[in-house]
Amino acid sequence: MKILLYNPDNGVTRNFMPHLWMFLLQALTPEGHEVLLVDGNARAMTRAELVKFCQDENIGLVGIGSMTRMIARAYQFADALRDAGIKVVMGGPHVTECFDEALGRDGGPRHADAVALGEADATWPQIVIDAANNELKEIYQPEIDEKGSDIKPSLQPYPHIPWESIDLEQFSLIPKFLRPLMSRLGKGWGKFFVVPIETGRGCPYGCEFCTVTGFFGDSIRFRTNESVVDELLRLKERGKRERGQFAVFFIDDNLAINKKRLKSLLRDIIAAGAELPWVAQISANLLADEELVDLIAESGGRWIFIGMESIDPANMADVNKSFSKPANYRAVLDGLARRNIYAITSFIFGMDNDTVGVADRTVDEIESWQPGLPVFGQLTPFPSTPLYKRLEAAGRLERPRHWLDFAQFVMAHAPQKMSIEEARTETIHAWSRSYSPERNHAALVSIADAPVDTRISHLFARLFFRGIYFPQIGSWAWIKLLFANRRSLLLLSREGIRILLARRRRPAPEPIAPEIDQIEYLEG
Ligand code: B12
Ligand code: SF4
Repeated sequence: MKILLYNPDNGVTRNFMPHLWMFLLQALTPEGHEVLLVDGNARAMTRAELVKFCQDENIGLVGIGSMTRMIARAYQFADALRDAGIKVVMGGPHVTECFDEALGRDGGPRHADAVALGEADATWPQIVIDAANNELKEIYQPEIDEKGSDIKPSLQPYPHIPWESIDLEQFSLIPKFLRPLMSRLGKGWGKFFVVPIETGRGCPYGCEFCTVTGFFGDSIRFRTNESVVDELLRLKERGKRERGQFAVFFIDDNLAINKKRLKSLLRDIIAAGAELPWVAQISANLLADEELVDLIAESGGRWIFIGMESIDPANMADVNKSFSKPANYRAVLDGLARRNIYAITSFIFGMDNDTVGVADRTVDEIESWQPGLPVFGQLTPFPSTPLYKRLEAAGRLERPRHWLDFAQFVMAHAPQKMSIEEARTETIHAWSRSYSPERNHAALVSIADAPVDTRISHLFARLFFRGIYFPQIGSWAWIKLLFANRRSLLLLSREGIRILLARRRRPAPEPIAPEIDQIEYLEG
């Protein structure tokens, strides 16, 4: 049987990285079946195009995964496929919590032939076998232990994801029209991929708005260091072979949740020469450890995603995240910046103590720190989270099934001290102010002493990152963006040329200064 694993886009923005679940389930598929992958974020298709693709490819089963945010689109694609007689199984965090909705048992239309609840590592092979035998059941669920909880995959052993050979073309981050130009920069800059790798699952912190503790559990499971190192080595080898650039996103919810284990993993990565540039999520409270931050830098850590949420401790207490202290954020960012590591700082507006002006207050504070990539979301009650239950019990949910009419930056409940419209305006203002060409330029200037490759990566990360949340699809959007940021681009280009000329004038080949060494990829 031919299987398609499909991840819908949200129709507005695009992720910068493919979803791990597809590669994982592909690796767990029993022999004798062929699995194709399409990520709508990278390869946008209309419903009709997806149906035609499946018919042309003779696909017997489509697996669709989706976060809550894209579920309405996921259902539309599933409906179109089922109308064409193609079987659909859905999985992921949303349908796990709302399986009645996906199966049409809540009085609404049915969207899926089957659903996979929770982690599907153990159930996927059976789903494939049943589908091939035309015996698909409605619900697949992990086995239950004596306490009635799902038996979670141990991650030891971990499936072999063949990063060394998977076709990643659709996931290249360099927009097509820029590839010829970027290739000229040398060392494979015509291709740039961010690859998702997990080293563990689970988080014990239980922040009120988060689905992770409920979905993956509060006890953490880790892969062995060897299996992670092996995956990195295979990627690194591919990068060399294909002259492409690979970076890794360690998608663990909190990579440093067990600091001792992380230090041992990072030491093993360094010892094996498996360093690649990497990004990971780590909470601020775990980043005060100098030894850990040194190891992060040495092993290739470039960007750390920190869920800062709010600069107001009262808000942090409201959402059960008091372990993360806004008063410490500056020192944490300074510690990272001393090693040329910068942070993706994530904030949530629309908390109950927020008032009008929260965007400017927050951005003023952010701009007084080391520059990073701030992202701004809104407090969203995802199904089955403690937040959802609290707001529901208090009768505060204005759109209890907000996901069925997804509207960007429109909250499902009114915060106590602001209206929904005010929260929307605040959020958009924070984004616009933080990624204006002027702010991009000021951020670059503020790290003028950092190596030029750090600054190039900073600027490009700023240009890419806003595209996760704001429309930035297609050549025209990119051309406009590059033109608007020409001052920053010129600044870096001038510097690159100056360094290159200086280097050519020098007779000796040995490294002259750190930044000259690091810019070598510009030479091709
Ligand atoms: C990496 C990540 C991202 C990446 C992008 C996703 C990507 N390309 O991987 C980035 C950083 C961009 C991101 C952004 C956002 N994210 Co995010 N993200 C994650 C994270 C940390 C890891 C995802 C992952 O790969 N997990 C590991 C894999 C193995 O788990 P999995 O995807 O759940 O898959 C397993 C099962 O669910 C199941 N399964 C999944 N799909 C399917 C499909 C089929 C057919 C089957 C059979 C089984 C199946 O099988 C898999 C193996 O067991 C998760 C948290 C987490 N730990 O999962 C949050 C998470 C998915 N994100 C979340 C959210 C809310 C967001 C944002 C909306 C944040 C915001 N406020 O703006 C944005 C959305 C942006 C956008 N435009 O899409 C929520 C989603 C909650 C929900 N109910 O939808 C999560 C769960 C985190 C949380 N705090 O609750 N995210
Ligand atoms: S927000 Fe982060 S730290 Fe809090 S429960 Fe979710 S994964 Fe854990």
